[in-house]
Amino acid sequence: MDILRLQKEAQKKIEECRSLSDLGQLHTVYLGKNGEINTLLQNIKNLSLEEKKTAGKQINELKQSLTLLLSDKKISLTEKQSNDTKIDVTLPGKQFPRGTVHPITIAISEISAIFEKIGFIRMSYPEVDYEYFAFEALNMPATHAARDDFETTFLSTPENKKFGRMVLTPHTSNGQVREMLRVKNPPIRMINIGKCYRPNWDPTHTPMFHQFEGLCVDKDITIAHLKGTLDYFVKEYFGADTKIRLRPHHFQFTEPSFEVDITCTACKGTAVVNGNKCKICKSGWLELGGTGMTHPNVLRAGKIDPNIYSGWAFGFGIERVIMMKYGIDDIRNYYSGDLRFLQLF
Ligand code: FA5
Repeated sequence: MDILRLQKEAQKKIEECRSLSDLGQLHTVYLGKNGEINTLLQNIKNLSLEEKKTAGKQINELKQSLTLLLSDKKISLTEKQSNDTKIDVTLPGKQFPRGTVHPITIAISEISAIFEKIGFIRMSYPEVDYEYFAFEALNMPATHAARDDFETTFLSTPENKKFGRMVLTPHTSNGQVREMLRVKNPPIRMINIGKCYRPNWDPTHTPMFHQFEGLCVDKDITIAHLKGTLDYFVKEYFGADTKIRLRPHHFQFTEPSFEVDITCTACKGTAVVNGNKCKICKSGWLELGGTGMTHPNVLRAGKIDPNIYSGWAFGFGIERVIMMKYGIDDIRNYYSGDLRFLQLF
């Protein structure tokens, strides 16, 4: 029996052991019921009395030393394992960036709510539409010079015999005649919000932008209703002290036509800020957008008799009203993806 050899071998294996499960196996091999130590003890009976004495002592010492080695190793492996997987519960949690609703989306829901309160219904009409609805039906024949006012993007899809080519709508007015044809019999009170496209890119123009278009058609509708509705809108959206004015203008689809101005949100219509000329408006007024009484030809295109019904419409830019409300000086901020800007809302 080479007890010394066994001791050396066991010691080496325990030292080199790298996992608790391997250590468990070593325990079985040396100290288990059928392990090396018990085998040694069983074989002791074959020795002489003298040999029995020394061997018994040596085997017991070996057993004690292996028990100690195994338990020390178990402690160190357990410690190592818990260090490897240790969680520091005092560390701050991972902060995931918080998103915000885009200012255009916020404005769309605010504007919809303002008009829905006075009985307007929210509609959406095609962003890609026929020339007919974007121009002809709006009293803008193909040959008309006013058509050049909108630098329009035409699609290379086949031309429709009745409705012409397809365009990326340059304004939401394409919804006017579509809404008349849908409703058939007035009254109509529509708010149409959608994307529009014109090839511009400067501090106040983007190639894609949003408009909201109001349309009201009924018997005995006058400019007074138009002014009252616009006055209600600007007071709700910009603040109770905001005033409007209508300036004569020209649109093919309205007669008479106007540009709507509102009192400047910075100087409140005084044109003066801290004794200096207001840098935002210079005049006390800011331009909101176009409006007017619906042209009889447009009512006819919508199969509505202009001798019985009258109406009005307006079309304003969403990016523009937000800029006016908050004094934003560059429209391109909306689409720059700069979170510092977007998180202001
Ligand atoms: C129109 O688009 C008319 N359809 C409005 C209208 C509707 C008049 C109904 C009468 C009756 P205008 O081209 O002025 O009008 O555009 C209206 C508004 O859209 C502008 O005041 C501006 O705020 C916004 N807008 C126009 N082009 C751009 C652009 N490229 N980028 C951002 N906003 C724009």
